[in-house]
Amino acid sequence: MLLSLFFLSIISPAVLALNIDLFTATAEELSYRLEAGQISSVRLVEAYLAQIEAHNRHGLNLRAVIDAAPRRLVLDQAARLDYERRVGSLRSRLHGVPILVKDNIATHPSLGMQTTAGSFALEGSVVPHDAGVIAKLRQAGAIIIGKSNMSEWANFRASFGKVPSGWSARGGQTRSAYVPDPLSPDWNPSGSSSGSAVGVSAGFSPLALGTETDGSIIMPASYAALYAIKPAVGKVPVNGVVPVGPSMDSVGVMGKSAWDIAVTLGVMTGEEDRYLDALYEGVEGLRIGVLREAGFWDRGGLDPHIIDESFDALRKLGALGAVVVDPVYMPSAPEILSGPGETTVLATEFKESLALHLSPLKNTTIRTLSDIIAFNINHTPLEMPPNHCCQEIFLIANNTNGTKSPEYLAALAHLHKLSRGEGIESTMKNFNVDVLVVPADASRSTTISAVSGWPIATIPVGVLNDSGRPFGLAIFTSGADGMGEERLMRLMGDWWKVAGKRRTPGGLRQEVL
Ligand SMILES: *[C@@H]1O[C@H](CO)[C@@H](O)[C@H](O)[C@H]1NC(C)=O
Ligand SMILES: *[C@@H]1O[C@H](CO)[C@@H](O)[C@H](O)[C@H]1NC(C)=O
Ligand SMILES: *[C@@H]1O[C@H](CO)[C@@H](O)[C@H](O)[C@H]1NC(C)=O
Ligand SMILES: *[C@@H]1O[C@H](CO)[C@@H](O)[C@H](O)[C@H]1NC(C)=O
Ligand SMILES: CC(=O)N[C@H]1CO[C@H](CO)[C@@H](O)[C@@H]1O
Repeated sequence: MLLSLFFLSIISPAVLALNIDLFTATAEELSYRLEAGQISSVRLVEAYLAQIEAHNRHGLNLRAVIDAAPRRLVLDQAARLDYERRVGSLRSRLHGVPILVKDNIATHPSLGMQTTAGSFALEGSVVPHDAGVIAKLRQAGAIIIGKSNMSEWANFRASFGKVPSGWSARGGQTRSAYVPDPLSPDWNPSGSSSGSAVGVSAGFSPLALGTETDGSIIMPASYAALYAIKPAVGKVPVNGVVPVGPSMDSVGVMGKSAWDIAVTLGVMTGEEDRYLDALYEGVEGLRIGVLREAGFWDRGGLDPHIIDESFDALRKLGALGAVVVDPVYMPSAPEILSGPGETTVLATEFKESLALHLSPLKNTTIRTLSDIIAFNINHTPLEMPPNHCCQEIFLIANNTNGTKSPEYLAALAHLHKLSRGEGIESTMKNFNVDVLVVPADASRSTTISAVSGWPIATIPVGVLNDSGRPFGLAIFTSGADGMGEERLMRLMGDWWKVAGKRRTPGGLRQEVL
């Protein structure tokens, strides 16, 4: 207590009037301003908490945050980090920078926030320690200012479409900051890392962590005009993350610049500088394949504006020295996209890995998927209200026979063969390209990458004419050489230079600072 009073008392009052635009401020800008002494982390945390307070449950009622960090606790952390900075002890480039974290990533109980994947079934449960990525971020001095709302259970409870993306029983319906009109056909923020994406776009935080199995970072980030990456499976730790399928699950980051993505990814992998080097290398000489499979670029299926703006973006990258190869094909794609393999793999992995995740939790009786199924039945009005029904994927998963079963092993091997050797790698080799691009909006744009377990990123490209909802390009590549993230960062870094100003949400008022 004395300690925290001491830390609080050393905040410089000179920063109070400083003007920072929460809708555009990047972690890069904030870290330079912190370093220059123009602002304190305490002041930053106050500003972001004020923005959350104004528009999460009030104002536009975005419901992007499911648990805000307790004010006193998080201000104490900020004050401590400000103190460390003043005495010359800098932890990383993210020292004192606020970040939102998806509600399925464990944060130590001492931070005063829960970890529930959006479900009342996990309310009150107590995680034993920080998730691996959280430990790394805290060590680097990032400040976790809230847990972000999400599609409950990462949208793995019911068939796609039965529960709107961004809805969780505990957190309610996350709304897009760009399309606040609930009657617009484009109102949905996409998911499942909905609150992370909406939160960053609405000025709740400069950065957010999401998780992705198939599309859960790339889709909501592209709907919020953000840069984002899902690193290859295994690149960053996933311990402490409520799983869907470990052969496809990864933790990634969303932000407003390529630098922000490179640094946060570096911190999460324990090599802070690694991805900055790729960023500065740039896109010159990078060969970009336009993957014309499975209707990804068909004008019929997509708003033509998306196609036009995407090609415009590719032309701009070409002018910087990238080589755009159009078309490229992947004959195995249709089978990947239409077969039952992905569901078999995820359903089987989910049941087992979920039980492992639940086993060390305290203050809960929920230990298995079966317990959650029973909880949902016993709490139907809360967990499965009208228009948010069903848990048939849970039931399918509960009937799987484990990751040693022949049907699982065959499905996983077949998917890896189709998506890796005969898929991404063979297309890259046959067409001599380094990365593949598709519009994120194209149906199942993330699935080939997802089942391969390899990295994928998105860059903001434009907004739909009528609704103003943003859209982006999805870029993916091989992870076989361990350098896929570098290739994606090269493209992202140069796009940031030529993209022009990111669109910010129009209808939002900015609070204080
Ligand atoms: C245990 O769970 C109950 C409700 O399920 C909650 O009220 C209580 O605060 C929890 N205890 C801790 C230590 O989190
Ligand atoms: C789930 O599967 C287990 C066997 O692993 C079984 O005991 C249980 O009854 C099933 N639960 C439901 C709700 O079907
Ligand atoms: C699990 O094994 C049983 C018995 O061998 C089989 O009938 C069932 O189809 C298997 N489940 C799946 C999901 O393949
Ligand atoms: C959308 O707007 C752009 C300019 O912002 C314009 O060039 C394009 O023709 C419009 N497309 C449609 C389908 O309205
Ligand atoms: C139910 C719930 O998650 N409520 C939280 C939503 O966000 C606000 C911050 O605006 C928190 O204070 C609530 O506890």
